Amino acid sequence: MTETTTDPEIDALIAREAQRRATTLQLIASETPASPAVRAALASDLGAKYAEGYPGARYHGGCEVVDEIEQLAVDRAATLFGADDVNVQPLSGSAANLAVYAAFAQPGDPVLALHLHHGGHQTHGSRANFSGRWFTGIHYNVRESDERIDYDELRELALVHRPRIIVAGGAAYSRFIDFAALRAIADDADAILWVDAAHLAGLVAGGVAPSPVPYADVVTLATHKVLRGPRGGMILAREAHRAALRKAVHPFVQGGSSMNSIAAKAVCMRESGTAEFAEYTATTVSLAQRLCSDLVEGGLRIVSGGTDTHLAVVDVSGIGLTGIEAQRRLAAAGIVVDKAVLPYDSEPVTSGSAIRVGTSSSVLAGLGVDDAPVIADAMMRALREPVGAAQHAGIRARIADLLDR
Ligand code: DSN
Repeated sequence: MTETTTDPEIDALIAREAQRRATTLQLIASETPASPAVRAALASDLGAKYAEGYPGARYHGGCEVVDEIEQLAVDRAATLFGADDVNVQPLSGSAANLAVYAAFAQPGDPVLALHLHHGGHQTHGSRANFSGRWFTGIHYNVRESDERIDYDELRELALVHRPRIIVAGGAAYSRFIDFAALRAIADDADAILWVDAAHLAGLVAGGVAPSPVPYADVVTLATHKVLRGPRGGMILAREAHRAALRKAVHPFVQGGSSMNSIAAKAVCMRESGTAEFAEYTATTVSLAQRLCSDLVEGGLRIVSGGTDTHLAVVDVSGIGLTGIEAQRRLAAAGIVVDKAVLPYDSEPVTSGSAIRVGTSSSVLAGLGVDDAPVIADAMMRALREPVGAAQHAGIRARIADLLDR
């Protein structure tokens, strides 16, 4: 068979996407470009190898090399995060989360998690997801006054509902979480403490956020949000939960994992322990914090008054916009963000009153804390003009210039 080396249509689209990324500012909190070494592992022939099971106990032949690769990924992750047990097979963060339910809960069991609109995640008991359909999602909130987790309410809900699992973490909560307080609540309620560190894991690896590992029974993470690995998931756990989680990932949730992705995760774990990675995470957080203060100076409000992490939820209702309209205006000016909802938002989820911004991609594109005023100014000017306004072209050119430098 003749091997094809190009696909003109797809190649052209890949080139267009590269051009889009290079000329617009990526402020999507869950996207971070992977390093060339991670991408090389992803593109390798390992993608063709089937290796159901675990190193040393596979359902396929010829696994001697991939066994070493998987063990290396596990060992590196265990060292990086100080975890007893690591499972590198989950195909995504959501698949890792499904495995946690499979390991610790039965259908119908109550699970207590941060409300989706207050910064949680759809796999934390939302009705639109398996987690809310097959389990009983009970939700704690942030306080209306300061938009931070209400640990008193959390404790009360835990003691009343006796959830099988208490979940911490999410996709849009920008403040550090008091893992010690959660451990105490989980112990009192006799619940499993699961921390979904999909966003946080990179900051933990970089040493700029507290680690949930000493407190949680189980921690799930995505390897591609602030971490710069492949799209995928991972589970860190206490030794006592090793067997249950292994069975939950394979064969309960998945068949064979992607060995190319596991190799890329190994690369990512090595990179994430370097001083350079620590510096990248520190700059990412400082840029997010500086961007928040500059946006406040520009007239916007930040949920909870700021951020401890790489992401922030920015309230745009004060300037008369919905989240979706803000997303569109910024996109017209070459600034890419996600619409978001505020805790206690009166707008429907489809529009929201906020945007979520994250700074990891910008730092990797070469921007630093000193660029925050320029970014904030560009955002404020873009937000004031309707889509189609001539001013957006000027802002877009300025953003492209900034990235070019
Ligand atoms: N899509 C992810 C995010 O943007 O945070 C959540 O799964």
